[in-house]
Amino acid sequence: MKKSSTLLTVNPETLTITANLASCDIIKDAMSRYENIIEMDTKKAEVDTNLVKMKSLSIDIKDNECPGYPQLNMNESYNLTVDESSTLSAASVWGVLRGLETFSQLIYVNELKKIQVKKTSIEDRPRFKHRGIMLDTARHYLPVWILLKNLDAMSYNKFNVFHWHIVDDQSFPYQSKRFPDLSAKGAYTAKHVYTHVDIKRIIDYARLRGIRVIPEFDTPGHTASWGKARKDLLTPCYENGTPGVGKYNSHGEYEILNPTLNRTYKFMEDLLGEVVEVFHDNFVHLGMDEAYHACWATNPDISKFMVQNGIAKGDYSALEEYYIEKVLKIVDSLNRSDIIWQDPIDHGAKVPQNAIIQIWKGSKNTAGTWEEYMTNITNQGHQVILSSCWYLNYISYGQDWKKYYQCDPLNFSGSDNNFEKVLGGEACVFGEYIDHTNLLPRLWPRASAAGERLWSSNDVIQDVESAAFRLDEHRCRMLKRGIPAQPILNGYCGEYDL
Ligand code: CP6
Repeated sequence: MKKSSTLLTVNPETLTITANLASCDIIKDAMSRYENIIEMDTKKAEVDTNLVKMKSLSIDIKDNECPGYPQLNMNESYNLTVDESSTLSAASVWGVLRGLETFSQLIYVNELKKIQVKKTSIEDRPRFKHRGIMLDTARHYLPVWILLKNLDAMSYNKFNVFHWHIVDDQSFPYQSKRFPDLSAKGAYTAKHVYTHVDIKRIIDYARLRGIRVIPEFDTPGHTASWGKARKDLLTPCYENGTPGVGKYNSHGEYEILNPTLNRTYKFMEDLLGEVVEVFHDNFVHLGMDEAYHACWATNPDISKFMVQNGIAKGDYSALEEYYIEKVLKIVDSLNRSDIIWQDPIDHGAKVPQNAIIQIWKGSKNTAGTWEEYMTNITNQGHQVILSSCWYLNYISYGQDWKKYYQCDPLNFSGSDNNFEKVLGGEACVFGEYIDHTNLLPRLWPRASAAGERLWSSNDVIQDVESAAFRLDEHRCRMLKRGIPAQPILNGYCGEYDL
């Protein structure tokens, strides 16, 4: 970035934004969205009549194509020059979206409530291509409006993946057309569901902001809610020779799919077949975390199956591997790629090389540190996404965003061979203590710290103290834009309406 000391002013009402691809809905929508955003950011401020006006922004997109859905390899780079006539050029529409966000952030209101912007030129591109937020809509249902609002907040922070942990033990809000009983019986109520129409609305809204929506259907563990409609898919845990009575964990006796049954795979094929018609990303997240071996171990039919299939007695990781191989083959046959949590690798299960591994352990009491997991799993040839340092559902007093800011996904021991496998990271919000009342303040601006780490070059920003002031300003910006972001410093944000 080259920032000059030459000041300009802006009149948000007369600023004209034009583009060579304005016929593309993504561009058209972004132009009017950012006109509104700039008005929100400068509300109650005035044009600085002592200064020359920036009159226009002209957008030039090299690619003459209006793309469908954003994908892992989209090009998000852009060049921006701010002057009397500003220009934003980018290879693709995705870069324009990031450039418009930057453009809007360069315009500010000074202490005298005058609107100003500095002559600036910027060449920008993301450091990591996967910059995600994971939300859990199963521990608590999150209404559609808050998911949309969160997508707005994500776009203000240049995040590009909404990882949707849509179902879990506690509820099954995904309304399947093929298997309507799953949500009819597994959702909290008939209203606590996501219909195909809801999902399409969310995906389309995300697309306009350059955000991918990756659904997670977490199996074979974490499936207690599936059993409300389909107990026949779950493994009965045994106690003293009796099936389905043991209280093995907090979810009761049924929580893990039965990997020995053909109907399990038939069902997964049908369910995932529907899922890929609704969700358009090239990736599906299959979970595979916390498979509950202790339950499988009590079940005599599972033991019998293992003997018949040449799986060593007691080798439940091999049984897990059997399950993973079959499910990932299904995903493959549906022309999608997979992301899974790291657990099977920790258990020593063989996982196809092309599966992306999401690392979540290593900041609590686990066998290794996240740095060790990064080294080991990239050594095994997998691409990885880091989440261990960004569990935003954990809270503590004070400025915990600093530790999120200081976590660098490449700060582990390895060579370029390892580092090039790091696709990025995701801030996760598991929903045990989160619903629509506290989601947004919990996430923002703490997730912004991870957002900057994942976007910006690591030599541009090092210092948490200077970051604090930018983050505080950004928090105020989010408030002006209607995101209830929590404070990080003492002070006030100036005048705004929420
Ligand atoms: N739910 C699911 C969770 C967690 C995972 N999967 C989880 C547990 C403990 C921590 C972080 C996450 N609540 N389905 C593991 C990915 Cl510390």
